[in-house]
Amino acid sequence: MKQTKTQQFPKTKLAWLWENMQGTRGIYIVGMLGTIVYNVLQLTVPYYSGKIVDIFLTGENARENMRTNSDLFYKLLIAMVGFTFLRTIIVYLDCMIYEHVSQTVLYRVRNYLYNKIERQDMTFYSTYRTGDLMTRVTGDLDAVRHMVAWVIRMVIESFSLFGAAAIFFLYINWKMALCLLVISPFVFWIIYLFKNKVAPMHALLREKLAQMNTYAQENISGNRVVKAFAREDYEIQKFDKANKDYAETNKATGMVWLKFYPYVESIANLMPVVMLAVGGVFLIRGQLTMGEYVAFSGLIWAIANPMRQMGNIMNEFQRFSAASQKVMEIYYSEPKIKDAKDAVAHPERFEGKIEFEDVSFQYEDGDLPVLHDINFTVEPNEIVAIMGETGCGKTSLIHLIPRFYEPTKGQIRIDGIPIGKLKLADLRKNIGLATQDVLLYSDTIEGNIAYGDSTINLDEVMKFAKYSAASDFISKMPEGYDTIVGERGVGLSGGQKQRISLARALAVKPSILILDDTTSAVDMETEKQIQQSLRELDFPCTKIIIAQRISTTKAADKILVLQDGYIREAGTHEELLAKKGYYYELVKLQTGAEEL
Ligand code: DUT
Ligand code: MG
Repeated sequence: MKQTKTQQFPKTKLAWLWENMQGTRGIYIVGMLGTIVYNVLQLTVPYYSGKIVDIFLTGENARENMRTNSDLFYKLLIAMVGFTFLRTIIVYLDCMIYEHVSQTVLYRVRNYLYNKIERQDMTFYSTYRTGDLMTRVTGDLDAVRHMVAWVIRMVIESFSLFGAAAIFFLYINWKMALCLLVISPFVFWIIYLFKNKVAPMHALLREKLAQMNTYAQENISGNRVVKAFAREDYEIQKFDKANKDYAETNKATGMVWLKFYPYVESIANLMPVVMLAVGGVFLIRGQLTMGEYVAFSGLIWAIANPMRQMGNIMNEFQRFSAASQKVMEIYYSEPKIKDAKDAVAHPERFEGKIEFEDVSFQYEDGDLPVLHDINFTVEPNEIVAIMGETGCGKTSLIHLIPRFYEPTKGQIRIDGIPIGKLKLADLRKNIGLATQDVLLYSDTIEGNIAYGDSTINLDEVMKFAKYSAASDFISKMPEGYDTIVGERGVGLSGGQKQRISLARALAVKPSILILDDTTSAVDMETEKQIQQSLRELDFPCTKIIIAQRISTTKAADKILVLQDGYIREAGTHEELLAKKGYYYELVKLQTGAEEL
């Protein structure tokens, strides 16, 4: 289920960020100190120009000073230029530090997230939409990077500039300084009000972005359905709406600041006015020298600009807050299905005995159980066929074996060991699964078949293709096993894809092979061939085969007939025929016989 309420995390967002800066924290602190230094250095220019004005331009002995002490004049000029140059170098290096640290954090967190996502269980994948996950590892993470590279830097810049200027002002003329600084608390109050208004906007904005990305992702990967139903216009309109929605929300977010902006701007603009009025009075009264006035007015921006910048910073801070919430949700997510603490290693091959004992199952987001009290045992090397009408729970049942889901009741054992006690990797390595909806990777056919075990050579790949009756059509392709199949197996027929997926399941030489309707799209003749090869595999293997055709189930050692999540009938072909129940009726239907 979608998590709508705000999740609590073990760490605050900033503490989390700091944790992920591990390894670059030292250099980052150097960067932050650099920011302070280059901002304090901003004071040098007005300081020296003030001095020059007082000593050489407007002071009582200005002319005299220039004649007798021109050395000092040049020294002051050189100091001004020198500090400016030094400042440029520091800014340059500082930018590099921020960029380096932010990219390192981005890289680390992105890898970590990808790792988390890869290791999640099925429930996670049915909870989160792909477009939303993609947004988290791209857009949201970029907001986190931006926090490290820009927002924090701007906070330090603003505060150090403001602080340094304030101290400098107080040092030159505290009365004048207080007249200017008394206005600043209002700005903080306005920014606080702004924060409360803009925070929910950023959360909304982020949802809209994810929504838009989801539409795009679903439509691109499912474009065939769109085409089939000629719904391009409809989908384009749908996307256009999402896009517009996003743009509108973006605009609305921008507008929030516009409501507060005039007040902040007025206060910032008030500064030079106060400066002129109060400074003028102080000047006339002789409480302020011309040089000090120049220094003040040359630095008034260092008080006003941080105030202006505050809105921007707060805006970006809220963007970070909304985005990091999403990133941290994945960062701290734990798959519910994982290795038990007391899980035992089982590196050896399984014998392949499978036992279901009173197994019931319900999907987390489902209203009703889909499996009830399932009991059956499969001996090593046996073939079990599972039948039943669509939606009766066949796929759900076999998904419990590799622990894609956990039974709500009962126990499943392999070779007598409860599967919950096995390490997931050991368990799954032993299972070859051909899922109902086939997904192939954009890779060569060889690469797809060898997906589960990349150490096997081409000869073996060809052997498994032969088992799955795929070798004929593969060798007819111009590039044979080197043919690249497109995303999701574009370029292959449904039956061809199924056979490659079967070869892929076989290629891990599993001790348990599970086929979920894997031959539904192949013709009867080919299916017969496949059934034959499955009996002649050159490794021991227990097989669980979901199938609808009697031709497949007939030869099974055991047939389970599922109905509404219950095992209705179980036995061999002959036993079930004798029962004259569901299976009997099905055989009659499929063979067209009146009586059997
Ligand atoms: N179901 C869910 N969530 C899922 C998958 C399935 O609620 O993620 C429900 C749908 C259905 C029931 O579980 O009512 C059993 O589904 P299953 O896929 O196990 O049915 P099946 O026997 O494999 O049907 P089919 O022959 O169509 O593959
Ligand atoms: Mg199914």
